[in-house]
Amino acid sequence: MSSERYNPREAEPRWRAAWDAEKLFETDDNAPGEKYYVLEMFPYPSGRIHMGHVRNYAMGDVVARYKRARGFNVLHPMGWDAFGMPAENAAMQNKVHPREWTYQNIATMRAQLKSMGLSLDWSREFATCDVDYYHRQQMLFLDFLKEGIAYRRNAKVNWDPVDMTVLANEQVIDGKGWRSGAPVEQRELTQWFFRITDYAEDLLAALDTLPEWPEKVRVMQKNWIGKSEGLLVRFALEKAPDAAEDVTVFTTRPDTLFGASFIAVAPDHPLAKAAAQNNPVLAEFILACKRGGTTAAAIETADKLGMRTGIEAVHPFDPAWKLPVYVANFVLMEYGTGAIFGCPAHDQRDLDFARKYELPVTPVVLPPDAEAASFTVGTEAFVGDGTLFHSAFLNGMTPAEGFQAVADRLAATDLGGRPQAERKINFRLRDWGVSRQRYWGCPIPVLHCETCGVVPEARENLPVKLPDDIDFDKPGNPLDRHPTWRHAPCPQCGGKALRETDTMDTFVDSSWYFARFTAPHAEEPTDPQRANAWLPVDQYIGGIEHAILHLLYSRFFVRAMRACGHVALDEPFKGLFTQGMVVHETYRAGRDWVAPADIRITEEGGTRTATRMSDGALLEIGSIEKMSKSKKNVVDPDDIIASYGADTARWFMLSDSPPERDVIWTESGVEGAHRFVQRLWRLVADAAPRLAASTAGESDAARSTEIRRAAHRTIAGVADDIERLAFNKAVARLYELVNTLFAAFGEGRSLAGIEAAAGESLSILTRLVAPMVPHLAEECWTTLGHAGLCAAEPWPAVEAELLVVDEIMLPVQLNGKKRGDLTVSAKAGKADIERAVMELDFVKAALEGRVPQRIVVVPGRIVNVVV
Ligand code: ANZ
Ligand code: ZN
Repeated sequence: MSSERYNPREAEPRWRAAWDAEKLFETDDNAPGEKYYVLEMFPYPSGRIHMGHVRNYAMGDVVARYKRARGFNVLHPMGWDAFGMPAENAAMQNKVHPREWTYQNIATMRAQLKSMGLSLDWSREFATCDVDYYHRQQMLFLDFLKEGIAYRRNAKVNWDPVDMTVLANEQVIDGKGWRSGAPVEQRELTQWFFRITDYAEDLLAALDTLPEWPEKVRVMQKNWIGKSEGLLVRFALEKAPDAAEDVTVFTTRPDTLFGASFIAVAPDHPLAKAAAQNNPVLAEFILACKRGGTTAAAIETADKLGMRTGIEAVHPFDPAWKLPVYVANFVLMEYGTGAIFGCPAHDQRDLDFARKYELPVTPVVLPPDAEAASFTVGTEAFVGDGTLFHSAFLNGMTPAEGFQAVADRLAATDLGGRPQAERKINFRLRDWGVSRQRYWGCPIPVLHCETCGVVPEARENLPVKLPDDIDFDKPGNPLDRHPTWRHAPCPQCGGKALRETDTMDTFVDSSWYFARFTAPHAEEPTDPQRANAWLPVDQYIGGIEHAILHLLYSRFFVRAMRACGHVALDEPFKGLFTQGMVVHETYRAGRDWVAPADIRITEEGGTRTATRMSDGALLEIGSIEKMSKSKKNVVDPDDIIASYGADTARWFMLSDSPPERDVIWTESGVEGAHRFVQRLWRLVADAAPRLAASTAGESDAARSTEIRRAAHRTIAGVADDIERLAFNKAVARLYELVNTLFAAFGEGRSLAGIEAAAGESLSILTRLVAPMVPHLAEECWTTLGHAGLCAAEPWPAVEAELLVVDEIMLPVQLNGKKRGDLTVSAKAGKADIERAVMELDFVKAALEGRVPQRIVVVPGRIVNVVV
């Protein structure tokens, strides 16, 4: 062996072939070792992998390889989240079949992922658009239907007029379609739903059982589920049409009832409809409201608008007090009762509304530091805690006490033969609308029979396959237009029936793929025994953008699948890690963005200049932003792997910043990573032949121990870092070890007396870097003369006595203020420490020859000299 440069282009494919030949990463369910399931969120086959994928999968691979080395039976699968609109858009634009487009992309991306050297079990691979997969998803749908978890109802939907499809609430951003950007309209349609709200309480409570999830994700889920404990209060009505006697509002703040100044109902509340019958202006206003978006976000951002109905509501605690009833655009029909009482002083929306329509603003909660006589509310509502005032029998109470007092009193008050109020818990979470009017999705396996109505397809008739011959010439759902596909016999009566043409939201596909990986070829959706043995996923890694929906839907799915006997499991993901993004500088020539691959950066006197390579044009260096096609600030993983090798890309991704934070991709960073790869190689390639040739002589015990200490400390440190997913810390430790070893015997420095320690430490180093730079590790491993594959090697064992520290550093205080440190033997007793501290220069100087009043020694922690 020589000290030639390491050539990843030659070495990397060779080692991947060696792993494949041994089927090293194919998981045997029955292999010994505790099971460990590590999973990265599977990619959408958009065309090519991007740097975000590289980062995500590099992290997961480190965990997988590390856990395998620790003796776990590791499951680390990969698949494709392959249904969805981009394939249909491609079909419309480029006349290519969605299936062909998708599988072509998968082939490209699979090859790219393979070039990264990921230790994946490819034998379990599937795409959600495989008939085999969506067949089982249809089975699940039928089971859900039987259990009452799936149901059909009329619903107001968000309609994207450009993509011609229904959008889930969360796909509407600021009133616009998430993909098309077109303003969303409201429509009524019969839709399929999953009853996720049945599990609201459990989905909320169980967040406490997930300590290995980031706190922020749990908070986001909690807010999304949005549990509110409130009161349903009925207000008697006067001057109401159709003899309506009362209106029920939902309030979480009944304590503010004495600050009420109006009642408002949603535009589609029955009372609004009734009032509009003889009031064309009001009817027109209601129509105008419906043109806005239906989502909470759309309503939140819209101007608060309202119109009086002429109806009056009687205040529950004062029959003489009448509140005007409005129709208001900010009241949602889908939440609570679709009606509220407004208390402007203590609710910002109510305040905005009251200021606009000149309604009274009466504060009834006095902030802790305010004066009752002078406190007023201007443009900002007071939503904090305080003391109730201007509130009759509630005066002096806290809002919480006021809540109870109002609840008790109104529960005991009779209105029209019923109590005037009752306690009520509300959730913000809505049932999950899963119907999509698209072709490229999992067909919903039901039929509409002329005589029997809606009939589930018979299980033995599954799969309901997507037809191949479709046309995308017209907008809308091609399944509706297909000449024959819709027609099928009714599975119940054998008569004429039509297939449902809605397909499932693609979030359904990704809600259970992790379970399917445990038995990807099972006849049933899962093999419960295997699913239960592998699940929950021990470590799930992905982007924060999935913090709410994908994770919540998966948590719901586990519960729904449990109800149907497919798993016996509480939660899908035990550990969750959300990694940061890959960001890059941006470059512009006038209004055009320029890709990093097309530019050259020069540096002179601390100033960086960017020029375009094609024409030498001077470019503007812009801000650092998430890599995106629109700003062209992307670096193609293929290019990086081709020039530096996969190991360099992996090493850089893991090294540069804490994994939860964004990493800035820079050319110099990659070059730095590559220099490390080469340096590590030189260290090994230079020492290996000398080690092989040396004959054991006299050992230099002191130097050997020093080297061995460094290596063994690194084993423990790196293990600890990987367990905590602190990859950048592990990398820093490995840099340090390489430096130490280089200083000891690198570049031809003598190995005399340290042969054994050097050989051992290089073999340790190789196994420690293997999870991050697996190809290079193999090359080092053989070069060091070891047989077999490094990827199959166990994690090196730590010799505990080498970790024992013999010296410790204690901070030394003078009169309680830290002034310096004292280095003493770890075995030093109190008396030794007292003696040593008196010898320190700064202590002597402070004492000026006097005897200290006291010396306080807290063993292992601190020394305080009281002068
Ligand atoms: C009176 C009041 C006074 C309210 C006050 C708040 C503050 P959460 O916590 O999100 O559940 N509300 C009830 N139903 C509504 C609907 N369909 N559309 C819009 N707003 C609605 O919010 C509950 C509060 O939101 C309720 O408490 C109600 O306003 C409003 F100082 O009642 B509150
Ligand atoms: Zn029938």
